[in-house]
Amino acid sequence: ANLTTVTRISQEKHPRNISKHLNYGTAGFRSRATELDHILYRMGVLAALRSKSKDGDTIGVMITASHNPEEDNGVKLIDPLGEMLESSWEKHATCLANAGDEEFQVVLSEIVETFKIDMNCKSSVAIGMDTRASSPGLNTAVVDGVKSVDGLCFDYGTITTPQLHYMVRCINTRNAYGMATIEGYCNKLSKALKNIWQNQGERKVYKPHIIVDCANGVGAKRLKDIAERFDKILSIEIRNAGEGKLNYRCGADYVKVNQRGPEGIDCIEGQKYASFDGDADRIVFYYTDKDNIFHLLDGDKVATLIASYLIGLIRKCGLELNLGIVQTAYANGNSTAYIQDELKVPVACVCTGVKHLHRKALEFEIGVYFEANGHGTILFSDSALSKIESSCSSSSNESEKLSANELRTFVDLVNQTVGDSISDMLIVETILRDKDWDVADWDKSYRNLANRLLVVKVNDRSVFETTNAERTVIKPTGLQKAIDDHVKLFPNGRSFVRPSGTEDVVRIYAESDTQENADQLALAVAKSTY
Ligand code: 16G
Ligand code: ZN
Repeated sequence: ANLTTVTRISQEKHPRNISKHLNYGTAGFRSRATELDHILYRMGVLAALRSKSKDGDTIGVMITASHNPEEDNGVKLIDPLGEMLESSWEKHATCLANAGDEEFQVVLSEIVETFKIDMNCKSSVAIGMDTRASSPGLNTAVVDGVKSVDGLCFDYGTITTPQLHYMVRCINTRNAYGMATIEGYCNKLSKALKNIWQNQGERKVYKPHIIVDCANGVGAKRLKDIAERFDKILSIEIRNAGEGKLNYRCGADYVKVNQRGPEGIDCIEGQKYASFDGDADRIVFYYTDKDNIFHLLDGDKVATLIASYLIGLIRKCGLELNLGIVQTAYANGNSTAYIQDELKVPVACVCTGVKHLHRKALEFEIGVYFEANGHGTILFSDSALSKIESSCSSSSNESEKLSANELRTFVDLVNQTVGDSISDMLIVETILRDKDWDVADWDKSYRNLANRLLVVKVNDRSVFETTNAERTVIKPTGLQKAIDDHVKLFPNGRSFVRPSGTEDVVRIYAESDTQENADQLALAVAKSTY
């Protein structure tokens, strides 16, 4: 097929209607939904080309703007094993997205040329979308793009981001990772959970009940699919299931940033709550204590809970496995101290953005990574899996064998492709049950330092440059010195400034012993930025 003729006709249906430059950033493309039609069309074409460049492996296209407002939308490409798009392709995505209509063919040919893509190779693209009103229209644009280069579409309709990552991996591994359907996803996770729970016996403190704020997003529908399977053993109460506005005063981002529960949900004492974000790849937990104080259990608390469970289990199996935790600069200082001093596990700090955490986590035999905002998962290397497997089959010690079996089953509870609210929630419930903990017991593992996040709007965020995994600012000169001087004045003080990867703002993080001090430090540092 000739590239020019096949794409021209449908390209005319998706003209470029904006002049502003969009960047394939940490979260793919994001903008007002009205500005995205041509971008989605072009990403459909690009996904099909990427598929051809991978000998016809399926590539994913997810239509979502995650926790951003209903009026926005976005798109992200997913690579064959369910990973994020290889970073060397990001610049081509950006180039293709910003080309004028008349340059489009040229840029396309350059990509074909650069990667020596055989246009006669078959291609297939799996498409998913969140619940935004604009998503179905953008879905059509992607389909047009894929078809314009004779690609095949698997349209999954409304599906969570992590579910689409899972599907792509299943398809390309010929179902070795699970069946590439919602049914297959639910089967895999629910079977693993039931299996582990069966062997845990009775519990006294743990309460098998959770109230979940789904941010009025796609997580509600998809959580319902699986919640039905836990009928008697775990009660999952779904709120913000779509009756209200998407991400509006609810959801994981709102709860994390404001450190309070979603509007309209009364946090009753003794009750356990969780919030998903709009595309269900983040989760945070919370509860209110008897003094009516709100407690947030964020990604740091989830990571440490998971690590402590896995270390215990690995020890019971009699295995030697190198487990590590990956965090970002936003991780609470006391979580890092707890990991080092109590758990005695190696901890790495990397730049913000899932791809950085994911890549670092691959360096461990078992890598647990979480952003404080609630995005994260666990990666099991081949060497870990084979050690676990051999312990299951050849251990002469019965109790070691049991533990190895639990660990093997636990792996199936994890969506290793990317952070997944549903999977992460089931993981947390499973571990709390294992430890026979209430949410307050979990919270007690360590106490967070008080912290504050601030945003400063800037015209040009590129004047800010950081190093040391965003913990040190090198430009503008003098700013780091100013930060250091402020930090010295506060007990347990720590603060950093980083340019956002998604908006024209710089973000300021500060922590200290009390909320007042954290607020003051954040404010002082913010003032130093302008
Ligand atoms: C994106 C990232 C998220 C990160 C956030 C930071 C992915 C899939 N998402 O949403 O991990 O926390 O950006 O945004 O990588 P910021 O750069 O504006 O602070
Ligand atoms: Zn999200």
